Formats: sequence, structure tokens, C-alpha cells
Amino acid sequence: MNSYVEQTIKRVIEKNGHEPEFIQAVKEVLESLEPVIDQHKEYQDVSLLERLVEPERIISFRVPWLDDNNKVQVNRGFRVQFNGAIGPYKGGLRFHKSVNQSIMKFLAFEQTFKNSLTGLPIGGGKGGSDFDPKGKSDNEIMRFCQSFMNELQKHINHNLDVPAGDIGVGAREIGYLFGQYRRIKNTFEAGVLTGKDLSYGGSLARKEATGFGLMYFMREMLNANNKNLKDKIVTISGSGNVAIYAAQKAMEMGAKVVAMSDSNGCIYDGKGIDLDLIKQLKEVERKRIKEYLLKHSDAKYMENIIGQTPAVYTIKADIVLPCATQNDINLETAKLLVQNGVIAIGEGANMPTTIEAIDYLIQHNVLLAPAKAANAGGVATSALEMSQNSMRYAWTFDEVDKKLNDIMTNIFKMCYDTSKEYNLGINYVASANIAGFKKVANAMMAQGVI
Ligand code: NDP
Ligand code: 2IT
Repeated sequence: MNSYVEQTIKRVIEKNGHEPEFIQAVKEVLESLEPVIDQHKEYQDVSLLERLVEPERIISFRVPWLDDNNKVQVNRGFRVQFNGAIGPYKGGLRFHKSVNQSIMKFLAFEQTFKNSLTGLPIGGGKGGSDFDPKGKSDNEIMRFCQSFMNELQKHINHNLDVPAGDIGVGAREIGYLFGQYRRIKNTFEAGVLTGKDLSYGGSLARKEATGFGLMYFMREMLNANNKNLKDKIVTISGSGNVAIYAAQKAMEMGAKVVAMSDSNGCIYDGKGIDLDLIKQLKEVERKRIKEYLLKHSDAKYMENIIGQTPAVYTIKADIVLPCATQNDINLETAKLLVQNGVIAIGEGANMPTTIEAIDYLIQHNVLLAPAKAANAGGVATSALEMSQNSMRYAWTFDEVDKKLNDIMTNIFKMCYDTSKEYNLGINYVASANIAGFKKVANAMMAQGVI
């Protein structure tokens, strides 16, 4: 291995030994940058990699709030402003009980390269809290969001840092966060958050963008390898925002989606999933996916068993879309997918595949659409929301969707061209990392010791 890359990884492990997800994300990126680092000896002279792996700023704060029994609850809030070289920090907020500094740093690090790939002027950031939204009332969610924003507002604005949604944060939460920001700042600064409702500055197609974008990327990747989506069997891990709109676009493109899941288990419906019902259960009623069976008694429900392959990955499929969370597919699961004849995997989630699983899948000629590239449609459309807010104007759904389609087509082209330039074969994981890195590296080099 290139000695500069090796040394940098070693130092990251020494300094962040208690942050496994962050170390994993750094390793995956830096190892794939070797051919570029070999070409650019000047990077080492200015400690570019050392700077690249150190967040510009981490904000960690207390979030006290009152539950419905008037008991004071306390959570931990974060915002990681990782790299602002190419634009204001941009990235979602995650509310999930598993949130910790390692997860925040891995997500913000990944976001830096993803945002670069969009071609739009956005730097990398991420935030969130270990707040668990499950079982909370609407009022509890609102009080939590207001308390979270009381602190976050000190560190964001439309030119500095623009949060959006991620796991556990959708239009409802963005609304409560925006309302509190507006009251505190006494200004209508629409571009400070994205993923807003259409009534106060949201963009058409933002809700659909990550899932649609994933399928636009998938279409390009399959085309380039003389394959397509027609009549392909698709399974999807997750049934949240990304999963739902990936399913919708996959169906529109002629594929058959037969399974979706939540953290408890998965439903299998051989006729093809009833997506309107999934939307009703998840977007409106916030129920468990198991309830699908109340309307479709011929479908099957399989419960996840801790320590075993998530049930959704045991179903035979041509195309698998992990759209839930990180490290969902480990080596054992990857082996099962290959054994079941998988052709392509599209990472809607961030870092859903472990490094060993990625290596195994690529070695077995599975086309892997890497998260940084394949799920970039969400943040790209967030940047389009910011543009519309700046113009005080709104594009139509078709206008935004066309821009998204062009952006995703272009991201695949960058991955494809980079894989040709560096002889990477179908390793689009490496080519996405390289292509995303180049613009960030150029900007950092141009800006001096920053
Ligand atoms: P949602 O909160 O809308 O949905 C998350 C889904 O994943 C739910 O079905 C959830 O099930 C399931 N899930 C299963 N296991 C876990 C787990 N251990 N932790 C968290 N969720 C789990 O989130 P999104 O759809 O917005 O996000 C899904 C993934 O896509 C994440 O990795 C996110 O970072 C990524 N992403 C999101 C973008 C966006 O625009 N929203 C953009 C780019 C990437 P349950 O309800 O049981 O928890
Ligand atoms: O991971 C992601 O790219 C997101 N959660 C979307 C971020 C955004 O700013 O729209």
C-alpha cells in the first residue's frame, strides 16, 4: 500500500480507536485513493490527507425536553461540520437511539465526497441525536425539535450550514425545527433547512429524490453493463423515505418489488408489493410493516433474528436495494446474495455494506452502486431547494426531476470514466471515491493551509 495512505490510516486508528464506523469509512475511501495519491506527491507535502480526515468542527450539546408526563428527558445532540472547502456544510440530521459521535463523523465524512460528486457547491456535514422517536407523541417530537434547535441555531445559517432529514427526520421534524429557527432569529431564512413542506419553501421532488435518484443511477449502471431493469425481481431493506421512492421508481421502470422491511422484519408479497399500503402504514400511520398482512393475508412476514442475516436478504432477488442503515450487509449476507444470483446492489443507505462484503461482491462480478454516488440525489435536490429559495421561485416537479435525472446520469458517467482511467473494472466504489475526492482536494489545495 502507498505509505502515505497507510500512515494516515494508522494515525486515524490510533486517534479514533473508539469510533469503528468512522474508521471503516476512512479506510474505504483512503485505500481507494492510492492511485491518485501516487500521482500527486505534493499532497503529502501539505498534509492533505491528515487534514481531510479531521473534521473542521464538532459541536456536541445537551438537549433537555419535557415528556408528556412532565418528566425532564435529556439527549445528546451533534453537528459535525466536516469539510467546507467547496460550499456551506450540507447534510442531514439523524434521530435514532444508536446515534453517537462515530456514526455522526462517518456520515459527515462520506457526505463530503457525495456532495462533491453532485457537482453542486455544497460541503460535508451531518448531525442528529440519540433521541428515539419511536412511540413518542407529536407534542414530544415538537418539544424535542424545539429544544434541539435552541442550540443548533447558534451554529447554522443558509450560507454556513444547511441541515436536512435523514433517519427519523422527515417533513414533520423539519417543520418544527424551521418554526423554532424562524422565531429565534426573527427572519424568514428559507434556505437554512431543506426537505421543507411545499407550503413554506420546500422543493417539489425532494421527498422522492433519493429513491428516484438511486434508480436513475441503477439504470445507467445496468445500461453500461448491457443489462436493464425490465422484469427484474427487487428486494428492498427498509421502508422509510428512501426505500419507498426507490420502490416506486423501480416499479415504473418495469421491475417487480417483492419485499420490503423495517427493523423488526420483512414482508414478502410475490404478486408485487402494494406500495400505496406501505405509504399509508409508514408515512401516515407510522406503524410496523407487519401490519401489511392485515390487508394482504397471502403475503408472508419474516421476523429478524438478532445475530442472523436480516430476513429480507434471505429472499432470492436480481436486484437488492439496502435502504435502511449502515453495515446491513456483512460478508455472510453477501455470500448468500451471490449464491441466490444477485446481479446488482444499489446502496440507498449510507455505508450499508461492510468492507469485506464489498470486496466479495465485486470479486463475484456483482454490480455495486456505491452510496456516495447512488444516493446523492437527495442532497443534490436539497441543493436545488436552496437555489429555488435564493431565487424566491419554485420549479415544477418535472423541472426538478429532470435536473435530478441529469445529475445522477452525470454522476454515473464520472464513476464510469474514472473506472476506465484507473483500470478499476466494475469497482465503482473506488471510482466514486476518487472522483469525489478530486474536487475537494483541488479546492483545499487552492485555499492554502486550511
Ligand atoms: P427513514 O427513517 O425514513 O427510514 C429508515 C428505515 O430503515 C426504516 O424502515 C427503519 O425501520 C429501517 N431500519 C432498519 N434497521 C434500522 C436501524 N438499525 N437503524 C435505522 N433504521 C433502520 O430514513 P431514510 O429512508 O431517510 O434513510 C434510510 C437510509 O438512507 C439511511 O442510511 C440514510 O442515511 C440514507 N439516506 C437518506 C437520504 C434522505 O434523503 N433521506 C439521502 C441519502 C441517504 P424502523 O422504522 O423499524 O426503524
Ligand atoms: O445522507 C444524505 O445525503 C441525506 N440524508 C440528505 C442530506 C441533505 O442535505 O439533503
